[in-house]
Formats: sequence, structure tokens, C-alpha cells
Amino acid sequence: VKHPLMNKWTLWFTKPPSGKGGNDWSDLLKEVVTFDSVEEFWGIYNNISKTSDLSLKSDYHLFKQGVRPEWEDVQNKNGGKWSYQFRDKRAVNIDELWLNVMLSAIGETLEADAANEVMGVVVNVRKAFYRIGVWTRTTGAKGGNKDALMEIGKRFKDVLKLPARDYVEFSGHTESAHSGSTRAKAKYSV
Ligand code: M7G
Repeated sequence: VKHPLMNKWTLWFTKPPSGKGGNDWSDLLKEVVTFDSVEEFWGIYNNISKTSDLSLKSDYHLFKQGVRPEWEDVQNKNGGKWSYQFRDKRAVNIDELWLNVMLSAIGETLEADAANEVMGVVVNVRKAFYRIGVWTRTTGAKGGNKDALMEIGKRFKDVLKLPARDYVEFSGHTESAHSGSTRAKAKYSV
């Protein structure tokens, strides 16, 4: 018996640049597999590298089927992301946190029932930090649903088990695209 998920999800991987050319973002981003049941999720999870074993500059992206994990995708281009950087890489159990974030995405517990904001979740492996993010369809601007976005931020912060004194930050993809994601100014924090 398979336990169906509410949505179909696609796992993507960004491989680190090789130094041999073909290193544009679009060459490095690879679609891995699509699934729609709890059992398939575990089958995949048990057969891929742990985040903590990935090389620097790798990413995992878990997105709803049909949405590419890119700012340019029509379903992302007006959106943004909640994210948090874990700067003490040795102190954090990134494998457990990323697993919990994936489970809350596919289990649809990152947002209220009808919010329909979550597009996917991402983990970045970088020299100075691990970053986990939740991508949303909108930024809450111009009559958008800011309350829904703030609720996602709160739930995300809970899943990451962050203490009250730490903040997850929201930034729009447009700003990320213009300034490089690490320098984009936060629109909201929670
Ligand atoms: P990052 O992985 O979001 O953060 O972006 P980092 O700066 O902490 O590593 C790194 C770089 O990857 C960006 O400056 C872009 O060159 C490229 N990149 C990342 N994303 C998510 C995209 C995207 O959605 N579209 C395009 N075209 N490039 C991207």
C-alpha cells in the first residue's frame, strides 16, 4: 500500500562547478526524480547522499512538480524565500533539519490549508554556512497575502528549532537576482 502525498514533488540537485567549463547555473542544475508517495520519498532519501556529505557549492531543491527551482520560473518570478544560514556548520545537525523541512513540505504542514504559497524547499552547502530556504509564490506585496507568508515564516522557524532570538528572513527573488542572494535585503523577519 502506498500513502499518497497531496502533491507530486521533484528533487533537483545543483552540482558544484567543475573548473572545466559548462559551469553556468543551468548546466549545473539537474532534475533527479519525481514522486508522489511517502514510501517513494523514503526510498529516494535512503539512496542519496546526506547533505553533510555533499561538496561545497552543492544544493538540493525539493519543488512541486512543474516548478523549476529558479527565480525565472513563471511560478517563482513574483515570489521570494524565507531562509536561515547556519554559520556554525559543525554545531548543527543539518541532515536532521533538512529532513524535517522536506517532511513538512511534502506533508503540507509549512502553510495553512488554502494558502497555496509554498513552491519548494532548498538546502545550500557553502564554505561558511549551510542555508535552508522555503520558496513562496508571492512576496505579500500589492494586496498579496502577507499574513500567509508570515505564518510560513513562523512555522519554518519552528521546524528549524530556532530560539526566539534568532530570525528567519524573507527576501524577494527579484532582489536576489539583482544583488546575488546573500546580499538581498530582508523584507520581513520572524
Ligand atoms: P545561491 O545559491 O542562491 O546563493 O546563488 P550563494 O550566493 O550563497 O551561493 C549563487 C549563484 O547561483 C547566484 O549568484 C546565481 O549566479 C546562481 N543562481 C542561484 N539561483 C537560485 C539561481 C536562479 O534561480 N536562477 C539563475 N539564473 N541563477 C541562479
